[in-house]
Order: sequence, then C-alpha cells, then structure tokens
Amino acid sequence: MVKLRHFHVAESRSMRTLWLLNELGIPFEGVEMPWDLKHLRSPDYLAVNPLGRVPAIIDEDARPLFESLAITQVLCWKHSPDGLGRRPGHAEWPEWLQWLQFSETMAVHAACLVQQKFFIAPESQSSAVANLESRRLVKALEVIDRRLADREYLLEGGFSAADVAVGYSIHMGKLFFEPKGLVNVLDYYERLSARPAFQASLPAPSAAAEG
Ligand SMILES: N[C@@H](CCC(=O)N[C@@H](CS)C(=O)NCC(=O)O)C(=O)O
Repeated sequence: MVKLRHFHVAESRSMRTLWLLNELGIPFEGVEMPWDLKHLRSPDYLAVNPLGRVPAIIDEDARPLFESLAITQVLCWKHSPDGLGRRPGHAEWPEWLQWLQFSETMAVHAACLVQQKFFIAPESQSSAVANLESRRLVKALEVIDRRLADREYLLEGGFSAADVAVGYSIHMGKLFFEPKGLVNVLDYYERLSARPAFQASLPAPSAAAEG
C-alpha cells in the first residue's frame, strides 16, 4: 500500500522532493497539479499547505508537511539517515544542514527571476531587480564552484541530499543563464543531471513541450 503522497508542480521546488523520493526509491503517490491558483489555492490544497505552495507531502502519520527542506530532513532521517542524510553527531551533519539551507538562499534569487520573467506584467518588470537578483545568484554559484574545486560533491563523504537540494537550485538558475566560467558548477550539474533519479523528476517530454 502506498502511504506517502507528494504534491507536485512540474519544475517547481517540489522537483527537489520528487528527485529525493526517486533517489530514496520508496513508494509514493504523486499528486501533480498545474501551475495555477485554482488548484494551489483550492480549499482542499490549502488544508495541506496553508500558503498553497509546493512541495507538500502527507506521510503515514497523515499530517501534512510543507517546506521542501523540512521534508528533505524528515525523509532522510526516516529512510537514509547515513546515506543521503547525516545524523546529528555525524562529523558532516553541520555542513549537511548548511548546504541544505544554502540551496534556499540560491532558490530565492532564482524564484525572483521567475517572477520577473513569467509572472509580472511586462510593464511592471524591473531590470534593476532582475540584474541584482542575477548577480546575487551568481555570487552564490561562485561559492558552490569554490567548494567543488577539490571534490565531486558538497560533502567529503559523497553524494547526499544536500546535492539534491543545491542541484535543484542550479537547475532552476540555469533557466536564466549558463554559469559560464564556473566549470566546477557545470561539471557538477552534468554529473547530477545524468542521475536516473534526476531524469525521472523532469516533466514528461510531452508535458515539457506544452508548457
Ligand atoms: N521555501 C518553500 C518555498 C515554496 C515555494 O515558494 N514554492 C513555489 C514553487 S517553486 C510555489 O509553490 N509557488 C506558488 C505560489 O507562490 O503561488 C519551500 O522550499 O518549500
């Protein structure tokens, strides 16, 4: 019996959770919604996530959980505490937590660019905001680039959910520009995006073409 439900909108923060679920290889039911407020702000969905955003999950305890990085921590704790996760007390636990949160620092800049480009009417878009947010995203990517100068993944111990979280934010950032010159980031993204679990979290080709 499938116990876990995952609420997803293609190419949104819920891709982070979908990719993680695919890496974990645990059974779940995907509830896919379109990018529209009719679904995201419906009373049924607001009962799951009071802000009407994605991702959210409902696990076996039947209590909804939202915020992608809280979901990451809970799922890793339950299903892969010493693999994709790191436990409190593990030497890499502080850094694991840090890179998880850093992924949201990056995603907030990318989300602002998504709003500027897709959701704000052209006459209200601001090139000053778009330039500032792009520069701040590049600064964050430079931090990742330096971190990867002498390692394949963010942690010495190898691939973890921190790479899923940050990898999704790079994926989102790449919608706007190629981080040219940041060769470590580009190699890293290539490694991450070749993973079957990443591939399985992309929209189906027909959906991508429509959308
Ligand atoms: N910090 C939250 C951000 C969630 C979030 O803003 N998700 C976006 C998609 S990337 C969303 O659902 N936006 C719909 C809306 O704001 O109406 C998380 O990481 O889960």
